[in-house]
This record gives sequence, structure tokens and C-alpha cells, in this order.
Amino acid sequence: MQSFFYSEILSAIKIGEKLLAILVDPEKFNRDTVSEFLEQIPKETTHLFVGGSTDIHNQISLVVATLKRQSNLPVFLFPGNHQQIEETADALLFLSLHSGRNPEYLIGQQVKAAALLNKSNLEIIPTSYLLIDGGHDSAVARVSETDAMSQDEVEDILNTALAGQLMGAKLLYLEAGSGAKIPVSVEIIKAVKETVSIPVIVGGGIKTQTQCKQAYAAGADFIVMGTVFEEG
Ligand code: 1GP
Repeated sequence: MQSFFYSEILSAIKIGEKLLAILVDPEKFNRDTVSEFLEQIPKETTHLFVGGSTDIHNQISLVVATLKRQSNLPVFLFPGNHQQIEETADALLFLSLHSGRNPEYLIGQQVKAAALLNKSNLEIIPTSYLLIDGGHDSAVARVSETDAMSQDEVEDILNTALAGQLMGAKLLYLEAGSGAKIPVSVEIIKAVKETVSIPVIVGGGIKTQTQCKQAYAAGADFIVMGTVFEEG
């Protein structure tokens, strides 16, 4: 299996570069304002992620096509379910919701996606996805019918992250949920970074440069921001 985009991530981290993805939620996507959207995102942006908890496939195709036409950034799928697979994207985060205990999001959706993924040219990046309490009712918790992990349960978070890595995940995604009131704490990022050797992605509720700097300083390799750019 090809691993061009994953190798690029590892190479960037090796030379101390930090990665930044801007998340585009297909449900909130407006084709008419995409140029303005791409102009207002930070110049440090390295990736575009596309996905959401509720969208249907048709809109994903349009979003990926429009972004690829108007930007040279790699487009990664960050799917909320197996219907959000679009073969013209560059890569797909093959998420397993390891913080939860709902088999549908641990293996069910992945089984539904497997045949299509196997014959697509998408680069598949197995990703351990941990929902951490961001102080709000997140769409991930609602849709997956799972509970977020408390930010106080650090040992539990570390053991889950470790289990994800041992199960073969190539990335670890610490997710406070889109629109989180409280992003994943620097203490958790630091502890996770010291525990796993795979790249650590952090997202949910990050809105300011200061928050980005703090998360990077704590050990985040990759930050994901969405809501703040939807709000302009
Ligand atoms: C959500 O981590 C991402 O999956 C981004 O969160 O929308 O809060 O920036 P925000």
C-alpha cells in the first residue's frame, strides 16, 4: 500500500515542522465563497481535511472537487461514516473510535468501507481516534452514542492511546469535538506524546494562535481547526 502522504507527515515531523489542517464540514460548505475561505485560512496550513458527522456522499464529492481545483494542499478525508468516502481525495484517516465502546464505530463502519477502500487509490492511514471531553455536547458523542473520556482520567487516556498504537494505528487523534469549549489540555497532549511514538493530532475548540502554540509546544504534531474559519 502506498504511503506518500504519511511519509510526508513523518518527514515534516522529523525536521521539526508543525502541521496544520483546516477542516471543511461538507454540510457548511459554500461553493460560491470557497476562494474567500481559502484566502482567509492561515498561510501555515499544510492540509485540508473534509468530513463531518452527518453529511451524505454527494456533497463530499463536490467539496473535494472544488477544493482540489482551487488549492494545491493535500485533501484528506476525515469521515464521519462509511458513506463519506470520495475516491478523488488524496488520503483517508481510517478512524477507529477507541475512546468509545460502540462496535459500530470500532469496526462496523470500517467493515462497510473495506471493499470500496481496497479498490480505490486513496492512501489509507489507520488512525486511533479518542474523543476527550471538551465541555460541550459533541456531535461525535451524539452520533456515535459513546461518552467522551474525561480530561481528568489521564491514565485511561494514555492506556487507550497506547492500545491504539499497539493495534497498528499510524496516527493518534485527540479530539475534543468540533466547537469544544475546552480544547484537549496541554497536560494530556504532553503525557500522550511521551507515551506513544506515532504522530499526535489535536483538534476541537482550538481558536487562537496562542492555543496553537501551546498545543504544539506540548507535543502536538498536527493541529486541526474548523469552526473558527467557518465563522470567518
Ligand atoms: C473537529 O477537531 C476538529 O473534528 C476541529 O474542531 O471545529 O472546534 O475547530 P473545531
